[in-house]
Amino acid sequence: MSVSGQGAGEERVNPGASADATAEAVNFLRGKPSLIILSLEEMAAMAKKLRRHVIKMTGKAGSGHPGGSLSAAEIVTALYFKYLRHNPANPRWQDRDRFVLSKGHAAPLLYAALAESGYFDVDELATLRALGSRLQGHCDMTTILGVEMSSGSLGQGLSFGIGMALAGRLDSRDYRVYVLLGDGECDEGQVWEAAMASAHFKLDNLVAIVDHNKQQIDGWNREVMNLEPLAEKWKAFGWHTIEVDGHDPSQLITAFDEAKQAKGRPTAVIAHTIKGKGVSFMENNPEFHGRAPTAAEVERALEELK
Ligand SMILES: Cc1ncc(C[n+]2csc(CCOP(=O)(O)OP(=O)(O)O)c2C)c(N)n1
Ligand SMILES: [Mg+2]
Repeated sequence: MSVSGQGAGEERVNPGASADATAEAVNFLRGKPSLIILSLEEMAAMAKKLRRHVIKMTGKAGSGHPGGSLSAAEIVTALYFKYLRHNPANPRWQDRDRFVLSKGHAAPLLYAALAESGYFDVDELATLRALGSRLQGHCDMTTILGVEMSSGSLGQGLSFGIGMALAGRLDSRDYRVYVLLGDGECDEGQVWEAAMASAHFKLDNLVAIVDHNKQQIDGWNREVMNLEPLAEKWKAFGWHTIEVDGHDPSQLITAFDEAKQAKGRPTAVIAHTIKGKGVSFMENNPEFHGRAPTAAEVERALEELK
C-alpha cells in the first residue's frame, strides 16, 4: 500500500489483506490529526481514559491481561501523547520514533493508545480477542498500522530495538527507539544479552523502560526470582540509568529528556509502578495479571476510574 505524505513508501501493511481492506485503512488515516500533544494535566486524564478502555476491552473479551496494562498507562501516555515523534496519518514515516512493546501481553493498553492517537477507530477496541479481529491478545505488526513489533514471547523486544537503533545510525536518521519491558520479563537471559550489546554498540538513540511493578505471572518478583538491585544491574551493564515514579508523567518526560543528553550509551528508565494501578481491587493483586474482570467488576472498576 502507499500512504501519502512525508516518508511514505510503497510498503504493504499486510501483504495478505485485500485491496479493499487496504484502501479502507488508508482512507481512514487520511484527514486524521497528525499528532496530539497533551499537557501534564491532560496526560493524567488520558491515562485514566486508557485504563477505562483496558477494563472495558478485557471485560468484554472475557480474557486478557489487565494488571500489566494498567501499570504502564502513564508510561504509554507520556510517550504517545507527548514525547514520541510520530504521525498517525503516516504510520510508516521513516523518521518516526519507534515504540516497541516488548511486554506484549499489555496489548490492550497499546491498542487503546493507538486508537486514541488516531491510528484506528476507537470503536474497534471492542473487538479485542474476537475471532477475525485485528486486535488479538498480542499485537500483530502485519495487521495494525502503528504496531512496530509482533510481541508476546517475552525477552525479545530489546534485541529488536537494537536492530532499529543500529539501522537508524546506519541510515543517518535521528529517530529514537523506546522499548517497554516488564520487570518479570527481565528474568529472560536474552534481555541481558541485549543490554550488553546495546552498551557495546554505544546506542544512545535507545531507551529501555522497565515497568517495575514488582510482580509477574506467579506473584511477587522477590518470591519468584529476585531482581534487585535492578537499577544497579542496568548500570553495571553500561547503561545510563534513571529511576522514576512511573505514574508521574512529568518525571517520565524529564527522564526521556535526560536520556537525549546521555551521549555514547543507552538509557534505562526504571519506572516504579503498581500492578493494576487505578482500580483498588486489582492493585498489587496477581490474580489480575491474566484474568479479565467480570461484568460486576467492570462496573466497579469504571466507577473508580470516573
Ligand atoms: C517467553 C515467554 N515465557 C512466558 C510467557 C508467559 N507470560 C506472559 S506474561 C508473564 C509475566 C510477565 O511479567 P512482567 O514482565 O513483570 O509483566 P507485567 O508485570 O508488567 O504484567 C509470563 C511469564 C511469555 N509470554 N513469554
Ligand atoms: Mg511485572
